[in-house]
Amino acid sequence: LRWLTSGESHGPALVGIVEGVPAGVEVLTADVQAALARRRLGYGRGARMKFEQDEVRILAGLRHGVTQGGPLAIEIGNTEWPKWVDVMASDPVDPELLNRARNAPLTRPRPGHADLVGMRKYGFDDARPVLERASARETATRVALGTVAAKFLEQTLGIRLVSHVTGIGPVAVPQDAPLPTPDDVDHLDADPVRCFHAKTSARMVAEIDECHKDADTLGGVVEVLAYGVPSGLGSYVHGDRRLDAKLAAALMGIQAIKGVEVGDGFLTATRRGSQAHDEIERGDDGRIRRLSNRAGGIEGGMSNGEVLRVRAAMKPISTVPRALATVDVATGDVAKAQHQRSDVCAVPPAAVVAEAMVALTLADVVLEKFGGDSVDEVRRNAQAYLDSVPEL
Ligand code: FMN
Repeated sequence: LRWLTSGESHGPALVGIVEGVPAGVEVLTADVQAALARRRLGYGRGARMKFEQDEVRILAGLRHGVTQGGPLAIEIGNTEWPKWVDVMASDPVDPELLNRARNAPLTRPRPGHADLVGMRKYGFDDARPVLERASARETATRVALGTVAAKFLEQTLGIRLVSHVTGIGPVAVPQDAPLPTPDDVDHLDADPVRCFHAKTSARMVAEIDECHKDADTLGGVVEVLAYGVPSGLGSYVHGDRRLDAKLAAALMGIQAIKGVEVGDGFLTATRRGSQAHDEIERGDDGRIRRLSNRAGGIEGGMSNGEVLRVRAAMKPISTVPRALATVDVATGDVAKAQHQRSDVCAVPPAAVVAEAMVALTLADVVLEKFGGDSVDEVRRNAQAYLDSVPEL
């Protein structure tokens, strides 16, 4: 599977292309729209989410609701585009039109954002082109492509994903809290912070309110679970074929993600071996199973048949309303960072983005292991493998 995204935050549209999706996956424009709507949810999101709608158009690869085997191209239009036509025009525009506030050069880079290094690296004297592409609006395209990957996973192997928020700032879900399943998605969507633990959810909302009052921002931790993943995806034979390595790269590739854990992750490093690993037993049905799932469903770089569980830590949003100290790169003077419209906390949408990245990664390793040009062929290939290891 190969995929690419293109587009700027205030450009006319974002475009995502995914190549390698077999023929026969059933997916609708409405499915992509629903996934994008979930990315827009979340307490602590600013005004931008309310007035910017996602206009989805599937341009290629899909016919009558079924993938055709060719690359899928998905366009997500920006309804705010009329306001940005001049500032973001692809062809040169009359300089008179550009003497407007919206186009004033942004020369006070925000600490924690791509502004400063991006300007230096690409030779801009304005942060506009940097923030346009560094912005996490691009993640809408990943969610769109991830929707196709998730449909593929469900329709070939019955793999289903769910994402939730386990921490916002210092507020975290208790270690022993029950995990959501894919059947809990509606419940999670209805929660203001996409948290499965009601008491913690209320504390998270209070934390966001406090932070908002202080004109500050918050990060947090998201978790993605994949149910129904067969054992044997990924490999131990080379580092870059490890499923955990691929998932870590996919999650770290999301803007503002600073850490990834597989299973109990960093907590495992504090435990003794006897308390860290998942003992194996043979169940009454003759199948091999685990007494626990601390490993998060991956051993030796391969899925082991247990629920896949990965977490990603997001840093607080770097556009801090109580603007941080910076330097005006046009004058060299001490300054306060430029302010762009921004959220207090984007952890709930980051969970939806992380889910999309896990879906794309799993679709890739499923195709690597089983191959196939159609949904039926992938199913047949997978079934032949599963039949060869009945005890798993
Ligand atoms: N940063 C902002 O300054 N304002 C935002 O509104 C904002 N929203 C985000 C929404 C999502 C879903 C994600 C994943 C990130 C968001 N960010 C936002 C984070 C920036 O994109 C990020 O801070 C920037 O890319 C620099 O982080 P980096 O050092 O990881 O690249």
